[in-house]
Order: sequence, then structure tokens, then C-alpha cells
Amino acid sequence: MTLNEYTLATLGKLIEGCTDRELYYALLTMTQEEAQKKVSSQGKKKLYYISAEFLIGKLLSNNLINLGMYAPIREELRAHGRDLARIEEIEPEPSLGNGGLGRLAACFLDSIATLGLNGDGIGLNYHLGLFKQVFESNLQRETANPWIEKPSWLKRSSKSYEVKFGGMTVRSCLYDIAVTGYENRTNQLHLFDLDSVDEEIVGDGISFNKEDIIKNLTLFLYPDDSDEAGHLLRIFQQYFMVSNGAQYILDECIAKGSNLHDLYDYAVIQINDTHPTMVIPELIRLLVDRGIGMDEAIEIVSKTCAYTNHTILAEALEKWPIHYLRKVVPQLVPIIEILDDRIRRRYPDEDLAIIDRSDRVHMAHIDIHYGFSVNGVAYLHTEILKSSELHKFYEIYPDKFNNKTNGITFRRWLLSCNPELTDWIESKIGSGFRKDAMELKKLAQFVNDEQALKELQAVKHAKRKELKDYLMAAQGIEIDDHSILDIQVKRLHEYKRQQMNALYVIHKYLEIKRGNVPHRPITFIFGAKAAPAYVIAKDIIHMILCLQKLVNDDPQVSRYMKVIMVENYNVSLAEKLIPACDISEQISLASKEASGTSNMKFMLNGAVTLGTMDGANVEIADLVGRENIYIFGESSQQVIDHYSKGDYRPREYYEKNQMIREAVDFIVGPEMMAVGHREHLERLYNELLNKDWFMTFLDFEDYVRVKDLMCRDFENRMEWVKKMLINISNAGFFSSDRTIEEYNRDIWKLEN
Ligand code: 26V
Repeated sequence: MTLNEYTLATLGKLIEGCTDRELYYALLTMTQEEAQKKVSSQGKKKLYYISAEFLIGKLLSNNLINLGMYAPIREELRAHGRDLARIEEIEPEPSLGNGGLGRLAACFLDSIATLGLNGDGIGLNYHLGLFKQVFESNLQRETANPWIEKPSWLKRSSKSYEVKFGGMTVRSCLYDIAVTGYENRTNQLHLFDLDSVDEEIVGDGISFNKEDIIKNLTLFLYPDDSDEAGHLLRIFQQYFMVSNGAQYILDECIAKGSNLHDLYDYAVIQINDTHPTMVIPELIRLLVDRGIGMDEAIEIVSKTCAYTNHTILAEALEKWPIHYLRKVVPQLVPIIEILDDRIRRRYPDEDLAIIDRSDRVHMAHIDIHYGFSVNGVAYLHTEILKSSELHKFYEIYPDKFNNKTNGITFRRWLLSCNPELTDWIESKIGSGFRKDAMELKKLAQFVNDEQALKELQAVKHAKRKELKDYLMAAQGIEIDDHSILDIQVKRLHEYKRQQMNALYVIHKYLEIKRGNVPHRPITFIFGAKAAPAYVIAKDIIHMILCLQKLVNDDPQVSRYMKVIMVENYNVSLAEKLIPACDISEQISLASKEASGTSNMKFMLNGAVTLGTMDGANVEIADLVGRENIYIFGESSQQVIDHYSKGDYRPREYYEKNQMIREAVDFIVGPEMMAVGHREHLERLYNELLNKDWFMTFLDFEDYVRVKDLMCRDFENRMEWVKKMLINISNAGFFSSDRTIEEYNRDIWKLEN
């Protein structure tokens, strides 16, 4: 059916008579109907990817691409004088994730369906998402981010379960979102919810009564957890997710013929970080309730659950005080005690225990002892888990540990966000890369083909121009479209070291003031949300926003550089920024970034990486060779040694190094004070000088050296475009289709 026939049948008018919004809704329902035709129940065993986050992004164009409808719909609209890009703008973006972990889950769902595997997602339907970031007075303020409208991608299901908490029982409802595979089957993302949740209880910003669980349970993702009520609410959310998930899984398996003793032949559960860990004791509880003995129940569940670790940061590893669990989920506490007791009997080492001496429950330890697989998300990360963070666990369970280097879906991060590059690639190597990303390797044959390189350069330039127009319209900032676009977009965290990038901005500013002007202008783009209670992260945002004002308003400096911090960085913005980028900033303190996934997206779109030997940067460097990536800074082993010796003292770097000193002093100098707030700037200054837990100064000098080198190399235009080409041609390894094939081969073992 054409869109014209569809609007006529459903709205009684032709395309010409419809508003953009009507066309968006028509396309939404038309796509849903098309997706429904590809729902398949094939496969006895099913994967359940359970995750507190699914950062799915807008769905319209992705679904159109996956269903093979994109080109015909775009052409049909064009023939009627309408623009698909404008219609796409109408779709609200759900913010159901923080960053990499949630986006990974979304990429994985796409690849699971694309490979024709039987696998669904299970999560929560947060009505107001994470939060929307607004800038006021150069500070981040959080507001609600409502995204659910009618019609929407959510389809209410008839499923509903009872969930018992300490002192109350609720009844859930369920919404499903169709997950379309690229020219393949449709799976489902199941998002549980509660009808009584009430958006009206949100007051100023994102404040609400954290104790009113009936009304707040699925309002926000990760509400501010700076106090006890916030922690308890997170446990309520986590248990609500896993209890519904477990009941759903058992229902489906029984319907397919499982007697529950053979649950693992029907289901495999991938636990995405520790947020869903309570699914393990919950399943054990449900099996025991249904007459299975405790020993056997534990064994069945252990053969069903697999765990992915996404970080080694101690502060991010969940450890819930047992008295919190007693309050929220008293029924799980005896089971967790049994699980702990069994481990303590077998392994007296306190470090392996589930409940520690301070009565905190180590969620990751439950997963490792009572799951059958533990995986890290990049080669280096898994090696660090095995050799240090989880070494003792590795010694007792060497066979459980495995690596699954992350990946990204090329449907969204190439086909959809960069059709110009996609067309160019197709003109060179045919269309096979659309299904088999490793075919991108064929591009390497063009590395000395000047004509091809010029075309590639022109594609990048067109995307840069597109971004320029967008930034002008959205932020009112004009960038030079011949400038170098240097981009760092990711959650704000000290270990990712946005502050180091900002210090480089200060350094450049001072250089320009001294008359050392760069050969070509450079545009520094930042995008990042900070957790609402993460004080220093918000101070770093403040510093960047002050620099934006200072630099862009200074006529002497702004000819040579611009600073832009985009507001409310999200998937849609990423889709605009990444194709235009020249320098991809991946500058985490080595050993701290488990993988990173934006590094892969930038590489695929022909940006060159400036990075430390951290996370998947290590694998990028291996693939492209050292001539095609810019590496700086100390190694993960050196950093790990600094931590164990406790020998990093930021003040020593400050005193020894004039460049560091002048950049850091600038934070509290008169120019910054004139545009910023003393309290924030001084706090940041003191933090850097006296603590700097993530070692900003350690690598600063080397960072400046390599970044300057990169800007010089950019001038050798054809050599630079060669680097772009080599990056693109080696990006195939980072397709999430490859990652998912590995998960399936080693862990899930589903048939397809
Ligand atoms: C969470 C928190 C929460 C509280 C305070 C500080 C903090 C710091 C880090 C985290 C991260 C939690 C897990 C996570 O999101 N990991 C990310 O997972 C991505 C997908 O595997 C990976 O690419 C990123 O490197 C990793 O940081």
C-alpha cells in the first residue's frame, strides 16, 4: 500500500491535505502494521535481554529502513512536495537511558532481530525518561522529559502481573515496542509499567515525593539517588522490573512446554549490568514456590542466567545495604542469605562473599557465583577484570569469563544517519556491506585513488555544512565550515576527562591571545548530561559554558576558535554530530572506560580518533594501525600502578608545568569570574589541584602535543582523507551483528 492510499483509507485525505504531524502518525501506524507481519515465534529457546535502560532513539526512520520502506516512502513524499526529514523532527525522543550501556542494549535488540534470533528485551516504561537538560545562567538544570503521546510506538499488551513489595502489592501493566530487524523478523521490547503512576506529582524541575511509590515508580530513570529515599526507589524499580520479567519468562516457557526443570532449554537471560541482578533470587523464589527444591532451583537458575559487566569503577558497582532489601523485598532476603551461606562454606575468603561484613549485598557477586557466564565489553576491559578487579573470581571460575567487544548497529549509525556516505560506499564497493559489515574492507583498495578520496572529502564537507546550518538554527552559533570539528559527546564523568579537553580550550585561547594563532580555525563541540547529584560534573559543565561565552564573544579569538556545548545531548543529536566530525575525542583515563561505543560510531563515519589506550580504542588502534589513530597518555598498567602506590599528586604537576598552571589558574581568573559563578569555579579549581582522582594533569602535556600534531596533520588534506578511509574500511568489526553472533555462539546458543 502506498502512503497516499493509507492516508486516504485512514484519514480520508491525500498526502497533500495532511499536516506533517498527521503524516508522522500515519507513517507510525503504517510501519507498526508492517512490522507486525514479521512477528515470528520460531525457536524453542529464547533470549531475554533484561536491562534498566534501552536508549532506543527515534524509531521512524530506523523502522522504515529495516522494513525496506525508507526509499519508497521518501520518494513518494517528495513527489507530493513533502520532506521526510521534517516529518522525522516531529517524533519525540524517548530518553530511556543514560548513555553507552542503554544505547548498547538498543543496538543489540536491532542486531538480534536482524540476525533472525528469537530474543526480546525486558525493561521499564519510564514516563519522563532520564531528564531533559536545560542551560540557565551557564548551569545545568534538569526538567522532565515526557515522550509518550498518542499514538506512540508503545502498544498496550493484555499481560499483567502482581508484584509484592514489603507492605504493599501492585499490579503491573505492559507495553510492547516492536523491534524490527533489517530485512528480517520482528521481536519485542517489553516495558513494564504501573497504571497509577502520576506525572502530576512532579513539582519544580524533577522534584517529587520519593516515598509515594504507587505514583512515582516508573516516572523517571535513575532518580536522584543522593539520599536514602532515592536508593529505596531504585530498589523498588529494579525489583518491579525483574519480578515482572521473571513471571513473564516462566509464563512463556510453560506455554511452550517447559516443566520448569528444563527452564534453561527454553530461556536464557542476559543480565545487563547489575541493575537486574535480583532476577536470580526472584526466579529461585518462584521455582521453589512451584514445588521445586532449593538445590535444584538454584541449579536451574544458574544455568539460565548470564551477566555482563560494564564498568570497573568501584563507586558504580551496586552494593545494597541488606536493611534496604529487607524493607522493599523481604521475600528475597532469606534466599540471598542462603546464596551467601553456600559461598561462605565453599570459599572462606571474605572478598568472594555476597553479603559483606557491613551487611551490604554485592550484586555483581550474586551474578558471578550464580550465573553461567561473565563477560566484559572490550578486550582490555575483560583482561582487567580477569587480572585485577575480579581476579579471585576468575581463579575459581576461569571458564565463566569471556569477552564480547561491544558493537553498534550500522543501520542507525551509518545507513540512517549518513545516507550520503552510505551511497558513496555503495558506489565504490556495491551493497554487500549493508548485510555484511566486514565488506567495508573492500574500500581499502581506494586508498591511493585521488578521485575517490576527493569524493569522500566532499561527503564529509556536506555533513559539516548540514551541521553548521543546524547549529545556527538551534543554538544561534555560527561555525566556520572549513574549521576542524573536534567533538566530545558522552555522559559527563571525571574519568572521561571532559575537563582535560576544556583545559586545552583554555590553552588555545591563551595562545591566540599571545598571537600564536592556529593555521585553521577549530570548533570544539561538547555534549554531556551530568547526574543531577554529581556536583563536580556540573561544575565542569559550568566551566565549559563559561568558556563558550568567553571565547565566542571575543572577536579577536572567535575568528580562530569556537566552543559549543549542545544542550540536552541525545541520540538524535549524536546522529547529526557524528557524521560531521573530524577529531573524535576518546580521552578517558586508561583502564577506566570499559569500552566506549561512540569511538566506533565516529570511526565508521570517517572521524579520526584522538585517544588513550583505553576500552575499545585499543582494538581500533590494532585495526587501523598507529598511523591512523592518535594515541597519547599513560597506559592502563601505569595508571593502575599509580593507584596502588598512591603516588599521583596533582599539585606537583601544577607546580612543575607552566602550561598546566596557567590553564588551571584561568579557571578562577578575572575573565571566567566575569561570566561565571565563583562558588562553582573555585570548587572545581580546588578539586583539580588537591584531588583530581582521575588524573587530568597526568596526561595533559602529551594530550596537547598530540592534539596539536593532529591539527597540523589535518592540513595535509589527502593524507588525512586516507586516514578517514582506513578508519571506515576497518569499522566492520564493530558492527553489533558481529557482537551478537559471538554472544549467541558462546553464551545463548539459540537456533536461527
Ligand atoms: C555508573 C555510575 C553510577 C554512579 C556513579 C558513577 C558511575 C560511573 C559509571 C557508571 C557506569 C555504569 C555502567 C556503564 O554505563 N558502563 C558503560 O557501558 C558501555 C557499554 O558497555 C561502555 O561502552 C562504557 O565504556 C561504560 O562506561
